[in-house]
Amino acid sequence: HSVAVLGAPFSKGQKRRGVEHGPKAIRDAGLIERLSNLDYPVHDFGDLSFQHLEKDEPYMNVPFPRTVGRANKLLSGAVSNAVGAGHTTIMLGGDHSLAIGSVEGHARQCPDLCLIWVDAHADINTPLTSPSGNLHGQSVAFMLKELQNKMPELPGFSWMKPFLSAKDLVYIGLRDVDPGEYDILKDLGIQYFTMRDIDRLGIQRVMEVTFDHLLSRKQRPIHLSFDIDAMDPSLAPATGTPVNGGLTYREGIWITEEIHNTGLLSVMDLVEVNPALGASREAVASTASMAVDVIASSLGQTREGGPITQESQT
Ligand code: DIR
Ligand code: MN
Ligand code: MN
Ligand code: MN
Repeated sequence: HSVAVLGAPFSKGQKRRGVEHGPKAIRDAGLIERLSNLDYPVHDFGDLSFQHLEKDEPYMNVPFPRTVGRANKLLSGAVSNAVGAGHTTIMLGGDHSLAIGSVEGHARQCPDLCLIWVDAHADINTPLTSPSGNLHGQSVAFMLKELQNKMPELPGFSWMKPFLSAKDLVYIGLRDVDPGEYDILKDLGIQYFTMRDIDRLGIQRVMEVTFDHLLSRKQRPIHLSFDIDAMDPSLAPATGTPVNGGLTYREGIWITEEIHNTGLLSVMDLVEVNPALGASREAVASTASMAVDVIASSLGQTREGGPITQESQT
């Protein structure tokens, strides 16, 4: 098979500037070269260009609904095309509101997909529960069928309808969950692992239970939505909403190695790298390098190396 890389330089799902430069930062950290060391051809499709909408009044406290809705419609088509062409697809954000279009486009090709959401945050506020209004904290609520009657009709989103069941979703890395989000997680019986759960069970057991929950009945495509703020801020400081006590380097890589080893990864989002927010050039470089490492590991880079192949000799 082959890999498609798709850049999504978009930031209107939150209020801090700079996250639209995430795709460039991740490419500059050597992504394409690292992926070319793996087994399959890599197609870099470059960056999408998103339209700026002049008139986009807030909906209640939600800023830029039409801009975010339209960007996600465009991204959805691009992801759907890439998956339809047979590529394992890597979407580089941009902010996490982009997962709406990425997962929706993936689901159009693969209606039986499951979703692994690696994040400090649950991103499952509705426009009615959101303390910030920001759409990057609401992405999952747009996807879930069970929340349909809790979601107001937002301008910009009439192109899509909810497509995912709560049982087809697992969270890993949570440590900053809003009260309205906590109630939704509990009401819908969503499987989630907070950092406390990882401390208690260990990351190996967490991944076992994750796959048990999602894959025990049948093998199906995995969508991995990886918010770089899941990692500890010492490893990924250049991000909009860092939260202390995150994943260690080895926990992050274990998650992605195990997902690779299922052979079922179909689409991965890597979002919320914001090169404008690093305290130094080193802080930005380490964040982007962390992003490259989790992507390469998701696509089969191992810590034990591998045998001599034709590619490794040339
Ligand atoms: C917060 C922060 N729960 C919100 N969410 C973030 O705005 O809804 N998600 N930062 O990544
Ligand atoms: Mn987050
Ligand atoms: Mn997120
Ligand atoms: Mn492999």
